[in-house]
Amino acid sequence: MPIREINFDGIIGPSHNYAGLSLGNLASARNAGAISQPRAAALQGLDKMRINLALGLVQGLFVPPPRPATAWLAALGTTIGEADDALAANAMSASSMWAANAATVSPAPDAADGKCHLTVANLRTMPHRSHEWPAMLAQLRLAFASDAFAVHGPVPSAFGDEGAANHMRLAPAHGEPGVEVFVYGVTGGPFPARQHIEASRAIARLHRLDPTRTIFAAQSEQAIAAGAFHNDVVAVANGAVLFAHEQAFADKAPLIDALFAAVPGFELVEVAEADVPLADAIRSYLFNAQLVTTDGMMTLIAPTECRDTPSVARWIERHLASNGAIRRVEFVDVRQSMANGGGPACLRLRVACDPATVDPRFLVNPAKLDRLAAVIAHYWPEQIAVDALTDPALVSQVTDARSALLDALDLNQIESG
Ligand code: SUG
Repeated sequence: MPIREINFDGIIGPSHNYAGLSLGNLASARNAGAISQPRAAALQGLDKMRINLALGLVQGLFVPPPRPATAWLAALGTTIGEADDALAANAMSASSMWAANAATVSPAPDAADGKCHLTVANLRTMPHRSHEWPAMLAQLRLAFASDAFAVHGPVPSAFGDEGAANHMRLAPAHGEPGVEVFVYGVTGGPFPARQHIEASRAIARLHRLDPTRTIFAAQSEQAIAAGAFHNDVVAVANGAVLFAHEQAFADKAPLIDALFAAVPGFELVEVAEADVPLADAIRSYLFNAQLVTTDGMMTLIAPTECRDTPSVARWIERHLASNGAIRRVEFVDVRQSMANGGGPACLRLRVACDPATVDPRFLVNPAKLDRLAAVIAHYWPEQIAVDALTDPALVSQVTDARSALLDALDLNQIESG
């Protein structure tokens, strides 16, 4: 089978909550202390997967790691019953749902050894995300156990790495050699720059990429300071198209020149600040959309917040009317995730590979999604208030819910974390 794009969405875990843990993520700060709805959140995530399937895409999933993160708490000399509120919230986070941060992926046609490479992200900048990688690595090793893949551990934690959220690939087709763009941050003003260039360079070497087809580009400080804590909040690529905000990059001209030189048919779809101010782009997550090609046509799978933000709605309408590169826009409701700063693109890790080489337990069809929806409807808490995160009844409900999900997927053998 030829190489296809597979979107692996992180199932939204039963402990999904709004503890306001991510400095620089404006939605997370805005909603700190709000009551979350884990069951509705996870069902929204499944519905997004159904939209992908209906468009003809191959769809996969990742399961949430164990919560509370007992191994991490133990390394800190405590337990969920004894930890202070801040540590407990860090240990109960459901942030692994944002699978775009799980790993960086280089498809086989880009690598000198002809394998599809994945490097699990160390996510070292935010404490609540820094303990995601061991369980994610275990899962990647299972899902991509075939020798078509090379799965790497995290780069050393001296260098922050946030995975595919800061990585774009442009290629005429998924199965052809592409140009990989690694976007890093230098400074974010008051906010941390989470992706370090040393981490990006290490990944490019580990993935055996051709240096002449690998580009490193800095994110603009302005974008990070405005709340673009990951590049995928202000830019997304698909095929030969880069869809980006005018202020996404620190030094745009050399990046665009390099893409015109290296990518046949390269097209830049740029949104001007005058049309969509950075603040609107970040609030609506226009760029945190899945940009996909099906039936030879490019579709943007965007959050409903784009429809509700006047400048963005106007831009979309004008672009569609102009017969631009994006021919169709599908809106998805992932409001529970959006309220923590995670849009449709955050929720998925793109892996271009032959689906036959992936462990089928990580792939879904509509019937499997129906079965998972029943498990979620039965086991996932309806609501979580942040001050109840250490409630023993909630802790055991969260643990039982995950076990029921793993049973339904025949994945009980994953336990690391
Ligand atoms: O790392 N939010 C995530 C959102 C990640 C979005 N991913 C991409 N852009 N690809 C983050 O900031 C919420 C934290 C909390 O629970 O308050 C959080 O971790």
